[in-house]
Amino acid sequence: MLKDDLTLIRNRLDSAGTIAVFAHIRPDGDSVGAALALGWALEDEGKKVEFVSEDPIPERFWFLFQFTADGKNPFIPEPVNADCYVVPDISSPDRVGAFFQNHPEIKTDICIDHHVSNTGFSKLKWVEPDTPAACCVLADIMPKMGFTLTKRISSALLCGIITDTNSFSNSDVNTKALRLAADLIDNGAELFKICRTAYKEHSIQEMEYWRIGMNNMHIEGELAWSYILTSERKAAGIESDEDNGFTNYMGNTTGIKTSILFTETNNNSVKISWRSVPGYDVAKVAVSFGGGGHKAASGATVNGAIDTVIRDVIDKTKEMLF
Ligand SMILES: [Mn+2]
Repeated sequence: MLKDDLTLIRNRLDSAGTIAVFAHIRPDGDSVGAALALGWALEDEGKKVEFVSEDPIPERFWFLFQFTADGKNPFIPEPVNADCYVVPDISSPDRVGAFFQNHPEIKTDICIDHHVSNTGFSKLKWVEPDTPAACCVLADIMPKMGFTLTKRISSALLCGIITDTNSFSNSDVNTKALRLAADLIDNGAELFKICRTAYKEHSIQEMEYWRIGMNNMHIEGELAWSYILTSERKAAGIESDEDNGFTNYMGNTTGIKTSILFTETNNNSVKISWRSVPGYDVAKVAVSFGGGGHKAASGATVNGAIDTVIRDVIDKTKEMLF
């Protein structure tokens, strides 16, 4: 059972002293939005909150920090005084990074998520695998738990919904998600500004990154794939191994059912991103490589030389999906 009573979740939050709310590693808009929204709602009720992110928050989401008390980034790499551990948009504890591995005595108290691969690991949980964003889940259940969706909370939630749904264009977007988003806009969230800042804008470095991805691209029937070497990434002025939207871009090619991007990381492993159209479940392929995600968008990180990893992953993807 992946849904506990919301009253139990609310009571656990009420009884906590200091609550740690985590973003996941390589935080995306849904993760940042969900952590901020939940944390701010708790702060509004006078709770002490620690916003935790092992990885840095990408610059495109910094505009949300205008809503913090001091206008600064509230995220810290590890919890300090927490007695309640909340993990939104997280399908397994390792998705927050090393913290729960380094502290096996600490278990997550509350998980609110939308990943089909969620293992049900948390003491209390509310998982809706058919909902397009964790921020959609929160926009729905936070008022039911008695939280008020203020302008800043609505902005954070809309940021998560826009980015995780590719601006309401993914196959899992439903009218409920649109209605929840409309309510958030009624509460003061600025649709255009959030779309432009968190979703559409890209840097010149990202354009350079796309140029490399295009050069390395291969089309094999209905599969498009490419790779980015560490040396190429650094030459383009990009330090991170994020996919910068390039996997989606390949996946939007006419006739392509699945796209894969292989990114060489700084520690001799390869980060793999899959995207697919309905009918091609890339989550099961990602899970077979120790990763996870959604039917239409998944990821994994595999140790090994990039050419070997590319071959293994492409063979497996074809075997499982085509
Ligand atoms: Mn998400």
